[in-house]
Amino acid sequence: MTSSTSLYESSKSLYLGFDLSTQQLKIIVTNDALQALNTYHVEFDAQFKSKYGVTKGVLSIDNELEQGAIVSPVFMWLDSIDYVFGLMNEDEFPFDKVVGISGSCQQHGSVFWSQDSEQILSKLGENINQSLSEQLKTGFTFENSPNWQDHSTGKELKEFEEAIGVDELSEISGSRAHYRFTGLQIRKLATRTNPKKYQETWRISLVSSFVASILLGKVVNIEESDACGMNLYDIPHQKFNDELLALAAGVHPKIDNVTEEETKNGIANLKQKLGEISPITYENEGSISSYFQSKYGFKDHCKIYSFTGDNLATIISLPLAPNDCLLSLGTSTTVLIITKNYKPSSQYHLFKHPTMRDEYMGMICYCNGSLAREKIRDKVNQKYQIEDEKSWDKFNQILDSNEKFNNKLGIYFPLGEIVPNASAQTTRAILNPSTNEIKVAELNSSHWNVDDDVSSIVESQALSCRLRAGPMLSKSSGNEDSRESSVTPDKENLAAIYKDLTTKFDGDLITDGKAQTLESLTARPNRCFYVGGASNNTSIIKRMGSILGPVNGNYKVEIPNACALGGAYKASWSHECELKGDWIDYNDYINRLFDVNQELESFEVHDHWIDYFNGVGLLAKMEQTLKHD
Ligand code: ADP
Ligand code: XUL
Repeated sequence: MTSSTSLYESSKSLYLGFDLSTQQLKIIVTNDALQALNTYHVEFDAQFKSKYGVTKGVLSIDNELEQGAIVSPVFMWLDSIDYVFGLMNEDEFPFDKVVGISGSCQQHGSVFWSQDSEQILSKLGENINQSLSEQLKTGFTFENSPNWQDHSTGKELKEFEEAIGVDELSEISGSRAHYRFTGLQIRKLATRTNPKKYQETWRISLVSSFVASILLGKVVNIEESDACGMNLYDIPHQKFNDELLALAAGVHPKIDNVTEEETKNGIANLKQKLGEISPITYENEGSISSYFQSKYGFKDHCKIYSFTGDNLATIISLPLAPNDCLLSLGTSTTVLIITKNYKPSSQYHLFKHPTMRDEYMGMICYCNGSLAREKIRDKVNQKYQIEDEKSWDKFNQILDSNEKFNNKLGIYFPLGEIVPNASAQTTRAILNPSTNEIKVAELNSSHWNVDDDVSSIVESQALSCRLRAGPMLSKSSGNEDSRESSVTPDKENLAAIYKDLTTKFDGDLITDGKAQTLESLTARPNRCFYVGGASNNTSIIKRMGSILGPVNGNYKVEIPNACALGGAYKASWSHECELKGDWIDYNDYINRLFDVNQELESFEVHDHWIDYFNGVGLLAKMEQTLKHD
């Protein structure tokens, strides 16, 4: 391998951003100017398949106790850290220049440390010829970590919902119960699959705090924003919720048939295992441990800053301000929203923002994104006998040819949907704007052909996002809205539109069990950023933008290595705050080096936000009629 040392010559200080995802570990190197200089990585399947038997980075377990369990080997992660640092060593990487490390890890997974681990961790530096995994052989009570794709906790999910209630749990922890969330995974181990090992566990980390702990040579506390993916953390009160801890530990008074004393002890015991939550901060957690200093040449000035979850790291890889939305249009659609409003819902997630104390990150995860659109593209290409069956040209031509809402809408869920929670189905409806009557329509009838599906799927997907984003988008966040006067009617007009809408659709519009308000229906995003495969389709993102109606523009972005970059930026921002001895506004920091309009591709849309109010009402009504499993 030829050395890349010249890459680093002109940088005085360097930062490392980790990305420990499902299938690989990547480390990105940045400098004070936020330039990404290089990346090093290892693919788990390519390097460790023979040792750990993983496929796409995970192991699937299907036995009577654990149907649908998916786990990642903890020792593989340790090997991957040694391996990637080894690659950097071979590359003559100047480890002595690194002053800060942070990173991004897959969310929800947990690591269970044994009683031995404290001592082993503190002595790693005495045995640098032995790998991390060799030294930590007895460091864990479970050698695997539950992965976010795990579906083995159906029983625990029901128990969490029964004990707390779906909406109540969302209010407390920012999310309803989910298979993958850490609290349910802990309960499964503690009550069903291995109570003995659970009892023997000394500490429990999330994947993010696990990696930070390895680098520090001591177990560190869980970082607050990633803690919001546990179904255990009480976000408004910023502490673990005792009743949720009781559930996770298997000592809930209603569900577990235990004495008061057992409940009390069980909660205290789990609290001790989890440790405190480390609040959002720029302060370092200590210097990199002697193992890494002696083995690779890091210096004591290399500080470790708390690691966070991958979605959280993604939002800090871009200069996202309050009310900005990031739409990731991959196989599925994920929408990330920066918000000051803690308005939980059972249909999305809220997390604390990892670098801005007063903000939250909303996350809406849709199952049916690109694949559902592809099905319609295929039908259109068939109808018009398009040779290249994967071409989007005809689909786009149809989409571009009817720009305004024509009162037709379909819901296309080839797969069961998470948001709204519904089984696989397709339904189409037409609104008569003069009588306000809604009629169900059939494909290939006199009222509807496959061309109608084209606009209809893009519109309904965007409108679904508009309905859910509304409650999170606050008008009082202080965004300077340079275009608002020209595109948004004044308050009285909006009130009239809202009144008209509720009259037309017979009262309140309900989304996910909650009534929409004037404020939620008329809130607009600040800016929308589009990433992922389908963001390459200008016709699709233009239509989405015209419906979502961001007041300060639409941007298509490509952020290769977003998660790792978010980690590296977190490290350099933290380092700069520490030098100053005070908070630096994260966006001021990023914007200093990141001119959005120069760096990102903005695109113009015809603003049809107002014209789509009928669509908002129609979709809300149609959602009320969806079938559930
Ligand atoms: P992943 O979610 O696996 O990371 P990508 O972000 O690469 O996937 O997105 C893949 C999806 O993007 C595909 O399902 C495809 O339908 C969609 N896609 C890619 N290019 C286009 C395009 N030009 N128009 C519409 N959709 C596209
Ligand atoms: C988020 C989630 C996934 C993982 C992927 O809730 O489960 O996005 O974080 O690593």
